[in-house]
Order: sequence, then C-alpha cells, then structure tokens
Amino acid sequence: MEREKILVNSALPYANGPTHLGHIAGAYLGADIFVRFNRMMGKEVLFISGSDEYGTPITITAEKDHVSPQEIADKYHLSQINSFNSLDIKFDKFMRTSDPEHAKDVDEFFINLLEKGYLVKMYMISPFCRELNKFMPDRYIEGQCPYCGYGDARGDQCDNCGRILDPIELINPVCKLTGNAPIFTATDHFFLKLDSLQGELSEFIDSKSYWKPNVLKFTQNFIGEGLHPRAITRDLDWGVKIPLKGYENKKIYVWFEALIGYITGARIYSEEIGKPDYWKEFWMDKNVRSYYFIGKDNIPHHTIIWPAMLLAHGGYNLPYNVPANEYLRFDGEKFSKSRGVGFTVDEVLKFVDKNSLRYYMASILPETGDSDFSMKEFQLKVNSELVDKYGNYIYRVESFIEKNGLLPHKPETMDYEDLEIMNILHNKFAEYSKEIGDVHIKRGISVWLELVMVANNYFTESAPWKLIKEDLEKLNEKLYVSLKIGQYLTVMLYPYVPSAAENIWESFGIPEKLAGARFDDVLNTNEFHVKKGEIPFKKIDLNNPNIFDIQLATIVSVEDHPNADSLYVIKLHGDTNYQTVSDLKNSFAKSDLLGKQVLIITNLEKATIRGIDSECLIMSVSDGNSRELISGSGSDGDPAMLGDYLYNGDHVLSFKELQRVELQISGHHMFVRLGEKLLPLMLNKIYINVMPENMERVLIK
Ligand code: B3M
Ligand code: ZN
Repeated sequence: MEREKILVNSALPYANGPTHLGHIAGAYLGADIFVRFNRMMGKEVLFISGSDEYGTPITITAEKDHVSPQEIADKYHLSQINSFNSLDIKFDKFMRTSDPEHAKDVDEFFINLLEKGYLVKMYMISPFCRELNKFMPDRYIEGQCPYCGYGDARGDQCDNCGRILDPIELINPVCKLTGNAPIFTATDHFFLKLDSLQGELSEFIDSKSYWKPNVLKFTQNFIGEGLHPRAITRDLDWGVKIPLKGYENKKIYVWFEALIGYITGARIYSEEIGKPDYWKEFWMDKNVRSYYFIGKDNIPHHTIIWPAMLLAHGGYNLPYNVPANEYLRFDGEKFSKSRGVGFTVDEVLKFVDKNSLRYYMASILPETGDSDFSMKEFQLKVNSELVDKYGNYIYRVESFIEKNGLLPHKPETMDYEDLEIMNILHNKFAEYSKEIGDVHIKRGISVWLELVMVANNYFTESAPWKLIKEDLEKLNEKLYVSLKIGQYLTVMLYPYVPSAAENIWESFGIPEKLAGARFDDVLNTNEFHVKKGEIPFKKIDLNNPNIFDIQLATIVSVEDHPNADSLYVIKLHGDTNYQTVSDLKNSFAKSDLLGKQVLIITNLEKATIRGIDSECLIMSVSDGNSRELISGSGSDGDPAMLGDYLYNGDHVLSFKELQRVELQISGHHMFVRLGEKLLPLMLNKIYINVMPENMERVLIK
C-alpha cells in the first residue's frame, strides 16, 4: 500500500548570525518533533529548510563586519547547519538560496508569472538617500508605524503590530545609515498582482477553519482590507538576478525568491537521492498536505504572498497548515542576540546536554502565546521530570529485573488493574498522537508526563520485592506491565528527545531498533531482554557556587602607586566606595580607565600591596597578549549573577581560589568555570558583553 506523504517546511533562517533559542522555539524544534512523529506513524515525510542568504539582513551584517555579503552567508550557513545538527534537528535538505539551482527555480517562477500576466511593470516611489546617491532598501528606512504608532518601525515591517509596510507609509522616515530624511522618487519595478488573486485567496482561506486562530484572523484581516500589487524587485546589488535584459541594476526581492527555496530544497534533495522527480510527488499530488513551521512575524508571507505566488504559477499545492509560533522570551524579554538577551544554541549547550534542552524547549514551545525561558524552570523540569520521574522509573524497573536475573514475558492472563493499565497506555498513546497530529507539540509532551506519573505509582504499588517471595506468576505479570509502561514512555519520548530515548530503548533488549521504526512495530513487541544501561540524562546543576560577589562600579580616580612603578591605585564607586591596587597600568592609560563602568569582585581577602590597601579586584580578561575590561551597563552597585545564582555574602575568596577560576568567552557572552560547572555571567539578566572574539579561553587577571 502506498504510504501517505506529507511535506514539512521550516522557515529559511537568514544566514546573518548564530542560531539562538528563539529561532529553535519558533520554527525548528516543533517541526523536527512533528516530522519524527509522522515518520513513526508510517508516513513518508519530506523535511526542508535552508539558509536565506539574500536581503538586507545579510548586507547590514556584512557592512558592520567589513566583509562581503557572501562571506557572511557562507559563515552562517555552516554555523546554522552545526547548530541544527547539535540539537538532532535533521532536515532532509538544508539548502541555500545562493545555490545556482535556486536561481533556476526563481527564473522559472518569474517568467511563468510574467507570461501569465501576474507580474506587471509599474513605477514605484522609493526612498532615495541623496547623501549616498542611491535608492535605499526598505529595511534601511526607519520611522513611526502609521498603524500602531510604534516609533522604531522599519520600512519593510513593523515589529510591534506585525504589518508589512512600505517605507513611504512611515511617519518621519529617516535613512538608517545617514540619519537624513530620504526623498521619495520614482523607479520602475515588477509587481505581483495580488489584487487579481483576491477572490482565489479568500476561497483558500475560507477552507482553513482548522488553522490556529491567531494565524487565521491575521490572514483574514489582511485579505479583508483589500489586496494591492506588491513590488517583487528592488534597486539592490545583492540578490537573485532578474532574468530579463536591461535590469542588471535591480534584483528580485528576497521574500519573493526565498519562498521558492522550499521547492528548490525538495528538488535538490530529489537529485541527490537519484530520483529527480521525487519532489513532484510532494508538490503536485493534491492529496499531499504541506506544513510550514514559522515564527509569527512571517505569517503574511506564508498565508498570503506564498499562496498567491503558487496560485499564479499553477500546478503546486497550497499550504495545508501554517502553525506559526509566537515568541520565546527570556525572563520577560524577547530573545535578541543584538541586545544580549538569551542564549545561542552553542552557548546553552556548554552547560546542558541537547536532550535536556530539547525536552525543556518542547515543554515551553510558544504555540498558543509567548512563553518564557527560565533557567530555574529548566532545571526544575529536567531534574524532576526527566531525571527523577522518568529516568528513575526505568532505572528502578530494570535494576530489579537485572538484580534478580528475571526474564519477564507476556502473561496468559492479567488482573483487572493490569488490564486497566494497558488501557491507559493505549488511550494515552491515542491522545498523544491526536495532539501531535494536530500540531499541538507542547500538549503531546504533557500527555507523556501524565503517563510518567502513572508509572511510578504503579511500580511502587506492585511491590515486586514482596511478590518475589510470594507469587512468581504475579511477579512476572507486574514486571511485564512495568516494562510495557517503560516501552510506551520511551517510544513516545523518541520524537522529542531522540538520542536519549534511543539509548534507553537499547536497555530493554528489544530486537527492533527505535530509529526508523514505526510505532506499530515497536509498541507491539513483547520480548524483553533487559540489560540495565546508564540513564542518559544528567541533572542540571545550578547550585549556589557561593563564591563570587560581583558588582558594577565606576572608576572615579586613577593614581600611580607611590611605591611601585607598574601599579595603579584605583578608586571606584559601587554600592559603596572601594579601592584597589591594580596592574592594569601595563595595559591602560589613566584616561582609558577614568569614568569606565567595570565589574569588580568585592568578597576578596583584604591585602596590602606595597603599603596600600586593596579591597576589590577589577575583572579583566587576557589571552596573553591583549587585555580587555569586562563591561556592563547599569547603575553602580548592580550585582552580577552567575547562572541563576546571586551571591548571598558569606564567603571570603582567597587568592588561591581565585586562580582556579576560569572565564570563557563565547560570542559576546562570558562564562565562568567553577570545577565541572560552566555558568553564564550576567547583570540584571542581561549577559555581560565582552568584545574580543579571538579570546576563546582566557584567564581572569
Ligand atoms: N528569512 C525570516 C527569518 O529568518 C526569513 C524567513 C524566510 S522563509 C522563506 O526570520
Ligand atoms: Zn505597527
């Protein structure tokens, strides 16, 4: 029998920075879980994403770093692939829009739409910066949103109300590069005639009552306001060429071509597996459902523009579902790399393992509203649910079986209680399947958790340690049911936490492998040869390291040490006044230090250095050559935190202890290694910035 096919696409992330947890929560983890689940349900799934390499997000980064846009795209394309791999997020194809194969698909789309009359040439009024003597990309124009009044709206979109904008709509627009008001002047471009697709788009949306309410409502409003032609080319150098003579100075707009990347990705994959037409089975067979996992800021592009392009082109399936997620916040603030809020994937994997991270993130996916990432909750959920409840359950059952050399097998009959448990397993599995099938990924894992609760109670109440002395037949039955519970839990955990579930699965000694298996097969095997393994989760330890009292302070005076040529005597103002004798003289002039806000450690052993008292230490890092101060911003006396820990004031640090502490810089964030632990250093929940990218591993000085 032909297997049902589904197509799963995740938004193509801009290749302009490291992947952070906000991305993962928005569009990738949920998709990966959904794909793994559907494969286990026996469906044939094609899972595509890729790097979005054109557009102003790339050129802005390139300008900042003084390198070419292609260098930025190359660097972050690899970095994105590594981040996804390190979290077991496995696409069939992670394409890149700079691939020449992509330009072929874009050309075909463009020419097709042009010939069918869906593209028209019109003049458009574009912002032109007189100082730079060129047309400016939409994103380079900033001003006030005409719809919601937000002051920092960009010319392409308002981050506050989510509307797609035209720069001319902005109130008080300015050029981001020069700060001048642009002039708006005519330039000719190609426009997609969204207006002529209004009827077909409305019909498409009318059949989407099963969409998430926020996605549906947003889309209905957008269409309801009436659609207008949209420019799909721009005055830019960096982008896919327009396949017509005379347009060498213009390029295809990134949003028009990037969407086509979903098709290119599927097509390249098909070439790679030697079945060049395979992608058509997913794109052209009307029965195949397609899902788009995206963040909420990309809704209109996927529910209006992309369906419009597909309708205009003809022959391709329209999106079946677009389960857009809301934002992940970090203790109340939206994740933002540039503002130092939250973690990149690489940063967080330095102090937790990927399995724990996937588990926690799945349980807080912002599916129905914004959600908060909190280190405290992370620790609590992993330690209590994954390690104590689930991990420990498996461990208890398997230890008992192994210790007593037992080989539980399917009993002839079961008592009422056990039949009831078998029923619960079937029902919970059905509930779990229904939730994930409906793209309620977060609810799927909460059903799993309900089953974990049943598990521990069952084992305790069965009291096999008593039965082993009284009733071997009953013992077999109870242990068999205990293993069935473990089997269901592990199989159901697999889409969420694949590599850990795989390890645990092996300890059951079931001949079928979990990876690549179907639920039907792995749930219906009843042959166990238990061989207790290691529980592949570690508790997250954010325990009070109780060693550092760090605060922000301003340097108020710098004097030469009267008795030592290479030392300064520095006075600072933090929560109170401090003085330190410091060797910063080797690296900094007085004027470099005066007035700077720095981090100081204040719970040090008092010292007298050549006759002058020193009562704190200014934090700085050195890779042996250059030396940098560690900066933060805030009010004098603001305490810094290590992980979630705030010093509570009973430990005096000796210089010996201090020497064992190692600071590590990753990107712009700093970590402190204390023995086995690597903890992020932060100030009022904002990560402390350290500049030197080349100082990978440095010592506190
Ligand atoms: N690159 C937006 C983003 O990275 C955009 C998505 C494209 S999907 C075709 O958030
Ligand atoms: Zn707005």
